[in-house]
Amino acid sequence: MRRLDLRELDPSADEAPAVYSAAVPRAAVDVEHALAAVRPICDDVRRRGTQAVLDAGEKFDGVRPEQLRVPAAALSDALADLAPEIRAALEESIRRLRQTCAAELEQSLVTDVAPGATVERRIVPMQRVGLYVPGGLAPLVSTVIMNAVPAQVAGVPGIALASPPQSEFGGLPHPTILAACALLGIDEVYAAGGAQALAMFAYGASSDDGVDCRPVNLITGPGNIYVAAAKRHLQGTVSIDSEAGPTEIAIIADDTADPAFIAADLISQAEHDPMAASVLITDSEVLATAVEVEVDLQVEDAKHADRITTALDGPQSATVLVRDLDQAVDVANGYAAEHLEIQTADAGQVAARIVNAGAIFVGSHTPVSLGDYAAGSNHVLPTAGCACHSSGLSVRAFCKNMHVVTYSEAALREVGDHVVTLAEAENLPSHGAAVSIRTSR
Ligand code: HSO
Ligand code: ZN
Repeated sequence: MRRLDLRELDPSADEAPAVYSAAVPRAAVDVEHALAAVRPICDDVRRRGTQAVLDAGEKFDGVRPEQLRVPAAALSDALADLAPEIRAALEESIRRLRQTCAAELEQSLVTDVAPGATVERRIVPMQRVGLYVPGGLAPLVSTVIMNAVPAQVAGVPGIALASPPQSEFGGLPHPTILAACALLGIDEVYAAGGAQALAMFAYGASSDDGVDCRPVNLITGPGNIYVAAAKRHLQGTVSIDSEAGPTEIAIIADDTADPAFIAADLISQAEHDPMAASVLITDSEVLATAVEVEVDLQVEDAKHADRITTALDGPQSATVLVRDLDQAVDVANGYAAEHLEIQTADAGQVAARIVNAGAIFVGSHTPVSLGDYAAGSNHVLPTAGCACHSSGLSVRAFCKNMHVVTYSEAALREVGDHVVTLAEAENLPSHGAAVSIRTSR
């Protein structure tokens, strides 16, 4: 990992976010370029439906699924074949996330604005959502849980899930992903990946036999650059959660931190992707050196040493030296990491000053991997600095707020003149007339 010495930088509070976000570089991900590849795939799915999705599977995933919709028997067989310890781990992960989601579900509430005048904020679930679970370098079975549980707790009645067909498994998605679907009671599963899967969700897909997949209102879930490009292209036709980029971990640590823990955590997220970013922010040169030594030692034994090394040696990863923890907080807020760990003497206090991060992991015994699988938090989080304006996936993403307004005649009379005045001020007198026709009787 390269070192970046920011100790001399001392921007004003106003300048700090822009200065630090520019000082800690990110992987260059050119979604615009991928858009050119993705547009014709989406257009083809819109025109030719199911056949286009299957053709694209054959071309990009190397296998043509026998059918787009995964048969019910394949789901139940996958669950029956699931190793008991994986089932137990999935069940515990589901149980914890369900608790968080249930607690976070917003309640409908009624405000009495005046006598006889109420405004209700009614929370209603999206009616139909499409969850995307990538195949890629690893079968992300935990991602099934992270997408499906909030949708289920929100009360979404129609949940569909797509994951790429695998040649190894006869054109079905990975069996552990199918087993997780069965465990969660999700029976509408499609063997479709990449842009074609997202286009299928956005436009729906039919064949000569009829409708194979109906369109959804919202698509969620991570994916590679083509999935991100497809989301950008399809936004508007359908709502999306966010465009996920390569994963990121930043760690704020002081000289009380354990270098072996930090090295393990930096390596853990680098394992995802050669483009993944691992960033250590510390005020201790001694710790920085100890972590670098530990990283070298631990990478040697890592199963995916190649991609880990590429990620850690890439320009997007660094050890960042800062003057003190105040500057560390500013750097972290400017960088707005997907995952931010705090491993300092007073981790809770440092965490309280963070305003930009996808999720924060506080203290030496809260590694990001815990959150990836079984903390009860969600691992679908904003990347690429989007944590400045976006949140991780939660029940909120699967709900809408609807105002339900109810006024009595007396309540309308009380405020009617104000409405008429404002309507006239906007030169929209017919707006006012819709009130006065009632109040003048
Ligand atoms: N760290 C990834 C999620 C994940 N990790 C899935 C393991 N499996 C992005 O938050
Ligand atoms: Zn991970």
